[in-house]
Amino acid sequence: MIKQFLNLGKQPIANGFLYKEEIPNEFFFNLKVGFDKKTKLVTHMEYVDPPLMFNDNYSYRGSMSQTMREHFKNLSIDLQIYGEDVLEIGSNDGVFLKHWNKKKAVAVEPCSNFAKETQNLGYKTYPEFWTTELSKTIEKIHGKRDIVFSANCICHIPDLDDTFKAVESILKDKGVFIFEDPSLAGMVNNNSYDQIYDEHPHIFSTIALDNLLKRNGLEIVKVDNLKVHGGSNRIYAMKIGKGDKDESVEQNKTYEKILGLHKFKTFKRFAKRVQQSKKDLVRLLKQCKKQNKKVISYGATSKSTTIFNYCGIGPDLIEYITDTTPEKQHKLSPGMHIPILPPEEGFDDSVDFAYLGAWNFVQEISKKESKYIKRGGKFITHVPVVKFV
Ligand code: JHZ
Repeated sequence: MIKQFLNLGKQPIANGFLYKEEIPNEFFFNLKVGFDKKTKLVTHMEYVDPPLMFNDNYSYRGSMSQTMREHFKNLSIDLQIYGEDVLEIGSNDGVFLKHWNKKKAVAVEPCSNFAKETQNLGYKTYPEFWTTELSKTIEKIHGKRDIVFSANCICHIPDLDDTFKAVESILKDKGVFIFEDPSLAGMVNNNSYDQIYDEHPHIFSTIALDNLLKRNGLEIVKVDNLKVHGGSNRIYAMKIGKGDKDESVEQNKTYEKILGLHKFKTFKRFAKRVQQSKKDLVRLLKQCKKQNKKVISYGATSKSTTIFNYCGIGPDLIEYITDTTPEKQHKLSPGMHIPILPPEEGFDDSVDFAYLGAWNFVQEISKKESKYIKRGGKFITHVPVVKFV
């Protein structure tokens, strides 16, 4: 049984950046989050239909930060020990895939604009959603896999049982399923409720994943705790009984129990902190406005779609957003319709404060924008509490 603990109100498609004339047809849904008492999974009360989010118009590029480009390059080198027959679920713009052998790696990417990109890079890419049926087709044509890899994608899939069964069946006997997503521990510790949006129907704990993987023939053999995206976990899973268990598995489960991630009441408390965060952020932005400060936002993230819509923050409080992604520029932000500009057009000397939509890249951005900081410019964040940084 899933019990609701948080209501983030009416929300649009988080990456649904749009033009003015598209506003009348904009899609909204009620974003409510619950806790599954049986599996301990944190999950939406209702899921958005995947083709509404992942289609030929998808705008998030994994390669837009140096942090993530280096992350996937280094990881690709480390993972070569498991073999070359790799399958990536959700290859996006090829930020991970491009480090692998073109003859052996296979990709699945339902956003056809990005599927074309990795296909053009020379990788066989299936422009479809990951399902048991597709897994069987790929196995027939390319054979079983040493590695099934997925970054920031498994938590996007509503039906986890079908997903895990499909992975289990395509893995070689000693094959490894490696996937990373933002962690529930990171979200609770940072009060980063903006990790919750349409594309993230689940936020994973190791405890919940272990329950879900086990009922589909897989078990966790190792967990890496990562700093990226505000705290992520990289999970290594194998067919049950086929691999040695690293001590990181029990360590993570124990740590999550200390945080109370297996208990509903932890999330009731989290919901209270979310409400407080909203009040604090709106208060701070209103104060800035009163003092005639120019406030913009840095990074048109999926995360900031949740923040702006939940807090009711529009162009009256945030004049515009700057973002380096060509697909987002000169459009409006989902729901609150804040204009998006390339940094060259908007991140100039007139800016007093910038809300950090991309707070997860604070180090990279602070380094890049040292001139702004030197002249007294400040960033605003809500992580872990609302403050200037
Ligand atoms: P970023 C996405 O979430 C969506 P988002 C997705 N659902 C997911 O799971 C997570 O990633 C992991 C821009 N930027 O990575 C680029 C600058 O403008 O935090 C991006 O648009 N200047 C798949 O959207 C955005 O900020 C910069 O200097 O919350 C960052 O988006 C840098 C570093 C980034 O993910």
